[in-house]
Amino acid sequence: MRKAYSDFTIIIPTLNEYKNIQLITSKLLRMYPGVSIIVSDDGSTDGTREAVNEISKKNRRIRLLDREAKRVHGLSASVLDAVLMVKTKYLIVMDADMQHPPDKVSEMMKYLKSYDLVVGVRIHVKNWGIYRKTVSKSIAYFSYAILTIRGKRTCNDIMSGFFGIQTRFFQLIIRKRRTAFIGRSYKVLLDLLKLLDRNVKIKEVYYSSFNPRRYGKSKANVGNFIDIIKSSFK
Ligand SMILES: Nc1nc2c(ncn2[C@@H]2O[C@H](COP(=O)(O)OP(=O)(O)OP(=O)(O)O)[C@@H](O)[C@H]2O)c(=O)[nH]1
Ligand SMILES: [Mg+2]
Repeated sequence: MRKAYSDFTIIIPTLNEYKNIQLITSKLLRMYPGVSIIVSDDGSTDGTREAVNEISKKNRRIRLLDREAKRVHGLSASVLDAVLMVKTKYLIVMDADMQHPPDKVSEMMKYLKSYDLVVGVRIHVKNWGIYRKTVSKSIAYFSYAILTIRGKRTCNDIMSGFFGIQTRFFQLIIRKRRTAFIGRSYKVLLDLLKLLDRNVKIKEVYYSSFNPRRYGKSKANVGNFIDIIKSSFK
């Protein structure tokens, strides 16, 4: 019998997420039986890769994409490489650190059947310091404005790392326009939005529980913010 969620793959980019990855994969596999998971790792040194390999021995639907030896590292590149491996009809990208609520995945799955792109939109961000909040919000508004002026598609969280999309649609975009994605960049969605036609159907899924990361350290840095500004103009 086909399992309920076998049309979906969840891509999780990771860099040193040992504790988080065990928690999130066990939750997702329990909540969505039959779902496939690809963990796209850029050479973690804290045991993340070994943990995923262990889990995959027990559950063949979870796979590790080990990108340690790749020339281009980075969040975007690791997501794009994983997308090209996906065999299911739909895919969802989410972070490892539990900031994207696993229970919202079901809503995304539902909407993916009638929309081309579904974006998780944060409506409250708890516990960010004033610096992070100000910088993130200013850059988000700025990028949104630039994209709008340029006549590009936008949504209410253009820097979201939580989105779902029809697999063949995304694979086609990557094959034709890979260079339009900033290699090292942090925000795949922003680069993707710039490539979408007006007729692409976008749905937003709102969530209020964007908490601080569960375990481990943030990898966000000033270079990522500069990439976002560059990407808005590119
Ligand atoms: N493969 C890969 N994954 C990365 C890289 N940098 C970050 N990640 C992963 O991408 C996701 C988002 O990174 P975070 O550090 O949580 O960034 P953030 O959510 O903006 O920052 P915080 O709010 O502080 O957590 C996490 O699952 C990271 O492990 C990278 O260079 N390569
Ligand atoms: Mg995070």
